Amino acid sequence: EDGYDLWMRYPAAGPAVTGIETRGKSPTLRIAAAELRRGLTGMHTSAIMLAKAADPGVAALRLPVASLGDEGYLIRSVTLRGRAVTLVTANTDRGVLYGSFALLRHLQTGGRPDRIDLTSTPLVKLRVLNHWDNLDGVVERGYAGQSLWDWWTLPDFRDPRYVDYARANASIGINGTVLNNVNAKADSLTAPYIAKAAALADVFRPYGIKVYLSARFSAPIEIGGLKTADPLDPAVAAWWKAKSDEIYRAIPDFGGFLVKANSEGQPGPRDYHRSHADGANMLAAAVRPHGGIVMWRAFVYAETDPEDRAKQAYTEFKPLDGKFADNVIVQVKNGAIDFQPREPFHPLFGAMPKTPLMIEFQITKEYLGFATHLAYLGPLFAETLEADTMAKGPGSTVARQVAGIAGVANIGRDRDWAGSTFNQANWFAFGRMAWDPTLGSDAVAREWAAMTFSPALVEPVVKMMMGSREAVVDYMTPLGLAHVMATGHHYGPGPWVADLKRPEWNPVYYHKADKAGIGFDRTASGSNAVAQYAPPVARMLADPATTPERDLLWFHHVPWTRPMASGRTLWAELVHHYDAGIGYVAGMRRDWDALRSQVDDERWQKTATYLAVQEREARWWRDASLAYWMSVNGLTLPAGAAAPAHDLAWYEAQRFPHAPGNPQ
Ligand code: BDP
Repeated sequence: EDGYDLWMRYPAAGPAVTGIETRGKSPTLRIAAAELRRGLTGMHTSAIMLAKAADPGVAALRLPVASLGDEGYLIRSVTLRGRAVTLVTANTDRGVLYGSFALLRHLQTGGRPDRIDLTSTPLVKLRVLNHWDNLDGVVERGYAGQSLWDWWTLPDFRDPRYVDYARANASIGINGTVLNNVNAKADSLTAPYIAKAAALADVFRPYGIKVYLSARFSAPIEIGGLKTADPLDPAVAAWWKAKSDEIYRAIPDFGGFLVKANSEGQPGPRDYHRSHADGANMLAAAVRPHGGIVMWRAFVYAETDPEDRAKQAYTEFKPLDGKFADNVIVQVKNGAIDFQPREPFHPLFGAMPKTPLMIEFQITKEYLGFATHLAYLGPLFAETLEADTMAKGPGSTVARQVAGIAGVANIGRDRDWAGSTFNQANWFAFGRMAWDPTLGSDAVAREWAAMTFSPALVEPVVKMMMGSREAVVDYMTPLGLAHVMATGHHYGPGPWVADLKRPEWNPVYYHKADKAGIGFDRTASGSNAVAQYAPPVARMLADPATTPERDLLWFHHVPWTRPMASGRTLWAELVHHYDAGIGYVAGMRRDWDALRSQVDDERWQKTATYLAVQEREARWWRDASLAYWMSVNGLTLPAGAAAPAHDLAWYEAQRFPHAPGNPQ
């Protein structure tokens, strides 16, 4: 019980399924039938029919299949050719595969085996994982071991894990994977690496998963022998076109490129005084004949405008609306800074009506305690996806403004894939909520808990999960604080850091705490970032009184003495949140202890150990933060609050030179 099986833990005992019949032949249908055979021995008794909607027998049933598109599925208990069967149907093999996994999920979560009537179609078309995996096996911001891709032994050796990876992704509807880090090496576009990527694509293809590559913009210089990577230079465009042709010869259904350009030292079109649209469109033209796309990231912040980093992506991209080729999709992080425990939604959502956008979440927990802290990210995903941009009036949720969803993977070569059992829930939730952002994080947690443990453990496990991300917000970045983590690795507190080269790398830049108050003024009296939101949202955020308290210090610089909704002062409220965060973790430990006899030993032990680490580190966060705030505001702690365990100098002296996931 090392967690390898993820949520695909099919109970082994019970009556066998009487028969699984497949109409038609394809690798994908074979996989669907095999998965059902593997899973259903313990759960189902009647016959199952896997057939595409075009099958004459299925067509005769006149089921509502038109609206299923090419990925949706329909599962129904029907009488087919005189026999009672559970029919899994769809317009494509892929749809049948998704339906087969949905049937398994239905039964794993305690759904009844008869009178089934399930239908679902993904709301978002593009659902991709972004692996930040380097060619040497190191995963940037990875906390689950080395890269799953053994680039060295590919393409010859196809590790069976690649198949299990594909199964896991197909089971939650992920249909694309970007294999290499956005901080890309040009080498990944050389012939040997294209062959390696092609081997992975061969494994993933029948699971409905397309392979994409991160492209280094300066590759024409580095591996093409050109003098420039200027996107308007015909030789550069020709190089990318030839390179794309070469890739498509090896991977006929290659998805396309993901590009991080002119961001954090990466090359890009701005190096040649061209716009992001110029760069993206040149690449888009290269993949267009093959049906490929370019995912162009909006994660940019330049040294030249340190006034407010949160404004920069909008400032640079909003004027380009309408200028991108139609096979470009702009990839925007969920918030305007960088994957913090909480960020208000990015103002670009809803602001580029003529440009398809995709939202990027970080599944790996760079800023939420690495692999060791239990933080279920479903509520974070939901909070952003359900946020109302008001771009087209009420109900213009972020989910409705996006054509794709990307998640920075938390997957590595650890036996449990994600570094902990509960981190698997974040991979699962990402896929499920990408498929259907309206599912609700609670419902998704329930599915995961039933499938990962057992239906009996759903209540206590979901109770632990649902408040866990808020607890991290409480002990790290309460009330809208952000980016107060230590330098580089982002492990642990560092709100005092003020000596880094660029102003916006320093935590003091983000919290702006002084004797009188704390918070970043993003209203008209400050950076006026609020004006980047649609007018009704901007108006709400311009006033501290109408700004949700959870985002207060993100948008406003307010006095320590400001009265809060609870009746406490801001200072007392901050202390209260830090303590609530620790209290929640202590509660999770108690809840988990009570489940000891109901969980297998290996998974129970590791989680228990990690929860102990989390409680210790939550206290560290609180104590270090309070010691620092007190050094700034000169206030004493509210009555009853415990003093920090050490003095500020002790916290400032902590060093973690070998923390994982840190790019060198
Ligand atoms: C930041 C990470 C950095 C990534 C960057 C990105 O600290 O390692 O390269 O995002 O998204 O969160 O490109």
